[in-house]
Amino acid sequence: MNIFLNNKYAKHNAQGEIHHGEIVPAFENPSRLNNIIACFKENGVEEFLQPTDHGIEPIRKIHPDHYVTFLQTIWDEWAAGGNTKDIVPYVWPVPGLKRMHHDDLPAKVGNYAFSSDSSITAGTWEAAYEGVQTVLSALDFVDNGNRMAFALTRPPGHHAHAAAYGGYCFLNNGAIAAQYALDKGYKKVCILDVDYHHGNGAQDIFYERSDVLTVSLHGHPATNFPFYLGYDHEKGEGDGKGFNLNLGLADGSTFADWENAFVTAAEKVKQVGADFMIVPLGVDTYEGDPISKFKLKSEDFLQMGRLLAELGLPTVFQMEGGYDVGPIGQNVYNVLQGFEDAAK
Ligand code: SP5
Ligand code: ZN
Repeated sequence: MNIFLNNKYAKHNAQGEIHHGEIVPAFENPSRLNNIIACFKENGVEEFLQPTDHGIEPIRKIHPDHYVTFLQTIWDEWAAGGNTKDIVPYVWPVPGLKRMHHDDLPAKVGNYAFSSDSSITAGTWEAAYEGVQTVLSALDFVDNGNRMAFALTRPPGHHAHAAAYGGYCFLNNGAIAAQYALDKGYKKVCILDVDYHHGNGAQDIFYERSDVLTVSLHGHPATNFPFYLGYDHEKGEGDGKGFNLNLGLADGSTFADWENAFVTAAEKVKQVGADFMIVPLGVDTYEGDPISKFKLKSEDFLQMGRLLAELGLPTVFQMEGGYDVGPIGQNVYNVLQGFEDAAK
């Protein structure tokens, strides 16, 4: 099944997050991947492939140096001040305050965070960096003639902007991979985001470019995180006009609704002539997900995989969300199994 595993996935381990005004265990936690790994083994997956190091350069092509440096150094700075608990932003330069460079730690954190759900911990950078390497290694594998590979990693990436973290995401794995594919010679890369939440990071990063098509099927931002992006009228600008497609679906949507939207997504992918596909794969569309509102069932993920395979493109899947940790493994496995069945 060609699964590359980020062996450092447990190094990012937030102590909690605020949910409905209460501090609860972090939804995005290492047990998610523990369960996926265990489930894959039960399904006969014997070996997980190891990432190789591609260095910092592919990251710098998407994220500016000052942001990378912030992520690399902020924990040490925090710890040097005697702190041992997670870093949580609490002040933001919204309009009316002055947006400015700031060196004091809380202000600096507020300059880079767009939401309060994404604690930075001692191992956040290490896990996120290794996650990028995992996705790039999966991409090499597909470039070498394999139809598909899956990068099993956390923290997720699709909410990360060029210089902002949030939504449990720090480095935009999918965007970094898209640029890496272009650098390998692919001409038109499609990011087809099937996580429950809008892929705001990649949309923003490639909004004025025509070499990366960004498509996202998601819970409508009128009632879902990230709220401030992901509307259907956002279609790209300048050279990128027509190269962003948002398909926001109503709360309570079923797989029939999702499949209907997928038809539109597939038409777009074919119309622009994509030659490589990256799928930010979140299974938080599942009916039991604790923070999402779609009604997909486990068997629907098989069909999701088949539909993705029918696009006929070399495909890299990379793990995004999914917070119902019991069925998470089976749901992810089903997507890959459906893909492999249809790709035969
Ligand atoms: C990668 C990914 O799936 N990120 C999702 C980030 C969502 N974070 C906000 C979670 C807010 C949870 N509390 C709101 C209650 C919703 N019913
Ligand atoms: Zn999500």
